[in-house]
Amino acid sequence: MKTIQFLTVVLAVITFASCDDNNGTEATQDLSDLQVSIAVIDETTGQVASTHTALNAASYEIDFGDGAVVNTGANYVEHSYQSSGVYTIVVKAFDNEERFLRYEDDVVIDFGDVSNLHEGYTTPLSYEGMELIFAQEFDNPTLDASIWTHETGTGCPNLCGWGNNEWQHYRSQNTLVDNGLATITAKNESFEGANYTSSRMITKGKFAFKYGRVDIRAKLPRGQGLWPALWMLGSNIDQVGWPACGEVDIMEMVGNRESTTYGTAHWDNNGNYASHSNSYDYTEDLDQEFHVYSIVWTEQSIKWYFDDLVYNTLDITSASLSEFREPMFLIMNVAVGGNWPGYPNPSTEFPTSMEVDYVRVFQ
Ligand SMILES: [Ca+2]
Repeated sequence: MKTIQFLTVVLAVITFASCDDNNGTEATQDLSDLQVSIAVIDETTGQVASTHTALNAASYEIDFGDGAVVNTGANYVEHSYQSSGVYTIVVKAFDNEERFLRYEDDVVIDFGDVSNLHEGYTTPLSYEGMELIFAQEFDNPTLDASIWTHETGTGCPNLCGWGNNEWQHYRSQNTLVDNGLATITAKNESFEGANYTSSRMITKGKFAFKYGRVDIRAKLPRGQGLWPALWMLGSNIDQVGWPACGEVDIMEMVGNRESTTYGTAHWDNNGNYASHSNSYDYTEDLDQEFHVYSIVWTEQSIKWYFDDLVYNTLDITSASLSEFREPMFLIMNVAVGGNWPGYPNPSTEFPTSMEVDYVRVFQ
């Protein structure tokens, strides 16, 4: 699973001191030949080591991609990650004039979350009178591109901050599919002007449905300013816009209210925005173990469930709720910051992840 990329090397033009034949002044020694080896020492503790050398290097800077940056003259540095994820390690070798060579390497840290899979609530693979029409179990090591599309960037220029003044830059690199889980990791890292990265994936144009039961088993991230969501939008969004396309939020959590899940619908009520929402407070935080976030959507109503307990119902028979009698597609994302959750503060620990065990639709 370890992917290695040699992205960039060099940057500074090395200049030569002029040689004076008479007094024997030596030429400046060039910084060159940066060799880096990143090794995962212990997968179960997240311990990695960088071994790095360069000719004529005075010091090294190792940025482990989780906020830890080490400046050292040593050729060997160890580091321990605190949570599973894909981290970008950047090693720079500096000479005495602050010129540097650069090396970049992605490392996958996996604490073996498989054991956690057994902790928490589960739902069955079949329901009487219903058929499983869609199942994403994340058992293959890559995201199924025939189902999911990564939406990337900051939403700019059309919808900067994704309509909610969010701070993250979405990248496909922040999603890892491994051990039967799709893991979306929010990171505190600079990327193209943003200070946070995360992922958002949609089934738009690839899978949509009308009516049925949706079960999504997930373990949520935590922290002030985090905003994980499992939700749906009407497939006609490009034709009619939002909120006329309709939106059904199967699960939303706003850090730092980690024990609460919100189920919400948004629609257009004869030209006016309308919404209906309710929440469920669990006895412990939702990042502690897996729970199943569900809706049961019929011609008459949408009901929201947390671990099979119904906590919200919307009657959709009124003509003004016609949005919810049209096909919708699925979305999974972790936003960082926004009008509703507020923004990260020094107490917010990064990286933090939403782990999704399965997404199933029954009709
Ligand atoms: Ca799974």
